[in-house]
Parts: sequence; structure tokens; C-alpha cells
Amino acid sequence: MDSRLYMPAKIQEDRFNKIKDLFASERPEEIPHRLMSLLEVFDRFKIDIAVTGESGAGKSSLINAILRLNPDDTGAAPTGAVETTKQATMYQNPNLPHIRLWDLPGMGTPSFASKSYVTTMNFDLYDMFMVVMSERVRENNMLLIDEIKQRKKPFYFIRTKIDNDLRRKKSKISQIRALDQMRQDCEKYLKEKKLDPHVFLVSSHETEKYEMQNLMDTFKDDVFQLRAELFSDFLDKILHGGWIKAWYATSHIQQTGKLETEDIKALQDMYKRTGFGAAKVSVVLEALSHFQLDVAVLGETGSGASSLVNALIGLKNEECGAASASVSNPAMSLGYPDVRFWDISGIEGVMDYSMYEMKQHLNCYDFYIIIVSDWQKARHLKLAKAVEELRKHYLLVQTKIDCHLQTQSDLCCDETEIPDGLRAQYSQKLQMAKLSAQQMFLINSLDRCAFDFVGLETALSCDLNTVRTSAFAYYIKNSKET
Ligand SMILES: Nc1nc2c(ncn2[C@@H]2O[C@H](COP(=O)(O)OP(=O)(O)OP(=O)(O)O)[C@@H](O)[C@H]2O)c(=O)[nH]1
Ligand SMILES: [Mg+2]
Repeated sequence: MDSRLYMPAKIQEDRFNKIKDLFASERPEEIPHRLMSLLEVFDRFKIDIAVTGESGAGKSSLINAILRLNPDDTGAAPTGAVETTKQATMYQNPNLPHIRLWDLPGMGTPSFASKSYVTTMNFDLYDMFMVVMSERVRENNMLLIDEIKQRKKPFYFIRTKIDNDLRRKKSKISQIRALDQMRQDCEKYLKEKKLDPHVFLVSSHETEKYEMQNLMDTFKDDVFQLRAELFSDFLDKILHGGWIKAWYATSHIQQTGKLETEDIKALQDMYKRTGFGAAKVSVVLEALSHFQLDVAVLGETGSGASSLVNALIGLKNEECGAASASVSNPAMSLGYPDVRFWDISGIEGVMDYSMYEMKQHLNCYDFYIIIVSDWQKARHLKLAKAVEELRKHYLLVQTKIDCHLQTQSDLCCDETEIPDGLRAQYSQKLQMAKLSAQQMFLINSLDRCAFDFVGLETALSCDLNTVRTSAFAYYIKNSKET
């Protein structure tokens, strides 16, 4: 474990300088509270994205693909070969509750005639659109785009069911040619309207192919940006726009349930007390976008820290870019945007340190995954205590659980009995150690579908979302102090 690790900047220099200027006259100890009360309101600010298009184009299937749900999963959008979606229905990823995806009924059926579709669907309620089409660009797609353009709202043009289109194209070259043609076909009509939105060619059934990943990555980035703009714009209207603009903006936000009344009041009060208005908020949100979170994966030598890092970033150990135990560069993955995973093995080397020294070592990270390899030596408990004293968060993981279970395979038990027993036993031990962690994730890093790996990923995404705001606030405070 190298304490002199080079930690790259967490915010781009120009953005960092702007935010430093913003807080130039503030006392450092006031910064976290100020930033966190603002960002907590921003965290609750919702953005509404409508997924629209002709009936049967594949809108509901696309939503399921974006949310990584199978059509049969509970909570998935119903899909079907006949007209299926009969009313606008909202879907969310539980880890990203501020992004609301609206599955709209299809345009151009007897129930939803093209002429009245946009009025019936009330396009004014949405902040962004995904116009979904399959097979051919049709007049209805262009009608939708005209309406969106009139409202000056951003949109993606998404051609789906690409797997069907390419079914008969056997050679790579004919596939590339066909994809090229399809893209040109979409862009031709958009260019005629002097529009240049992102165009994606995807399949909701074969999500690992074509441009689904590109769509998800672009969407994650764009949505943060757009939410930040909408939030600053709303503040501008309610604080500086005169009462008519303020009234309209507030009614819209309340009608769409983007913020609660108390949140709006909190923003107004904050402005009165501190002069923190739209311009300043926009500087803060710009700095927050792409703020890098540093996650330390801590384990003893040979405990499987590198394999865990690789599994988290979705690489196999032998793949190019995969972590090796000696690496002191962080690993990054599109699945966890703006998160740097540090592979820190060899923690036994710091076990003789005092609590103070240990905290010094750990303080540069924002979040920790602590690998438990030997309960007897209880090193993980000391690390967890140090992290708790730093008032930071962590997850506890027992790796190589498959090997552990193999050693017990002579016991005749049900397959789930041993892991269930271990989980219960570990929770008890954690309680006895008076740690805030209640759960131990049992995993095999070489098989991401087995044991608690999915649970670990869900908990990690959720925790990182929560930690981001306070990590950012304290980073700004600390950099002002140094
Ligand atoms: N092969 C293939 N089939 C797809 C794809 N996306 C959707 N489908 C199929 O197309 C049919 C319609 O899909 P839906 O997602 O229900 O379409 P929709 O636009 O939501 O339909 P409505 O709600 O009725 O307007 C279903 O049978 C889907 O399985 C895809 O990417 N590839
Ligand atoms: Mg549907």
C-alpha cells in the first residue's frame, strides 16, 4: 500500500478555478454546508424524458433495454406485437430516481391518431425526447420532430430493431454498408430540417451490439448537463425573472412534480441569505459534472483485490486494461462514470500503524471496498473503524467464496444453506464489532452472476450516488484550506 500515491485532480483546472473564485470570500468551514444544502435540492430535481414514436416502433422495449430489464421482469414496460402501451407510464432506475423515462403510447393508431397525438400527449411537460423508429423514416417521425423543434427541446433520433435489418446480411462488409445506409437515411431528413441530433442505430434485443452502449453513455452525460441547465434556468426565472416568469416557472415545476414546494422555498431563502443565485449555481454544477470519485479496493496480498477491480469494471483478468496487483493507476469504466477504482493490495503492511497514521493513508479516497480474507486477524475491522472515524462509507466483501464453499462441500447441505449461514454469522460478527456495516457481500469475482455480486454492484452504485455530493463539498473545502 503506497501512501505517496499520485492522486490526479478530481476536477478540471478551469472549472476548479472558477469555483475557487466563487468561494474566495467564504470561510472554509461554511462551504460544505452551503454546497450540500444546494446539492441536496438539486439531487431531488427531476428530469422528464419522453420516449415517443409510431405504434410498435419498439419504444417500450428500448426503455427496458436502457433500464437493463428483461420484458418478463417485474417493473419492466409491457411490450407486444399488438398495440400495447395505452397511457403514458413512467419508469425509473431506482439508483437514478431523478431521471424519469416516460413510455408514451404509439402514434398513428385508431386510439392515438397522428393529428391529435402531440396535444393528447402534452409534449410541453417533457424536457427531452427519444424519437424511436424502425424500418423506415416515416412522415409521422418528421411530424414529431417538427413539434419538438418548435418547442426548442433536445432529442435523440433512434432507429431500433437493427438486428432484424441485418438478419440477412451475412458478411461484415455488407453489414457495415447497410448500417451506413440506414444512418444516412435518418440524417438526410434531419439535415433538410437543419437539425443535427444524435442518431443511434440500436437493437433492444441484442443490447451488446450496435450503438446501445454509445446511446447509454451519451445519455448519461447529456442528462446531467441538461438537468443542470434546467435547474439553473429555473433558478434564474424565480430569482431574477420578475413575478410573471417566476409564477410560470414555479407552476410548471410543481405541475410536473420536479421539486416540492419546500425545496423551492429553500432555494429562495438561500438566495436571500447568501446571494447564491443562478449564475453561481451554474458554476457549482459545472464543477460537479465529471467530478472524479476515488474508490479504494483494499485487501491483503493475494486477497483478490485486482480481480475484484476487474470484475467491477467488466473486464476479465487476462484482458487488455485489466488491473494487476502492482498497478497504481486507477481503473475506470463506463458503467461507473466519473469513478476511479484504486487497486490497493498489501494492506497487511500498514496494520502496525496507529489509527491516526492509518487515517492519513486512507483519507485521499472517497469510498472503500474492504476485502475480508482472514477473520482471525481482523484486519478488515481495523480498516473499517478507520474509515468510520473519517466519517466515510465502505462496503465489506468476502472474495473467493466459491473456494471457501468447496472446502465445505463434504458437509451434506442444501446449496444455499452454507452461504446463508455465512451471511448470518458475518452479520452477527459485524454487530459485535460495533460497525455500522450490517452486511458482508459474498462474491466470486470470476463469476459476476454468482452469489452476491449483483447485490454488491447495486449497493455500490447507490452508495456512490449518495457519497458524490458530500465528497465534492469537502473536496472544495479542503482545497481552500491547503
Ligand atoms: N428484433 C427486434 N424486435 C424488437 C426490438 N424492439 C422491439 N421489438 C419487438 O417489436 C414489438 C413491439 O415492441 P414494443 O416495445 O412493444 O413497441 P412499442 O413501440 O412500445 O409499441 P406500442 O406501445 O404498442 O406503441 C415487440 O414484439 C418487440 O419484441 C428490437 O430491437 N429487435
Ligand atoms: Mg409500448
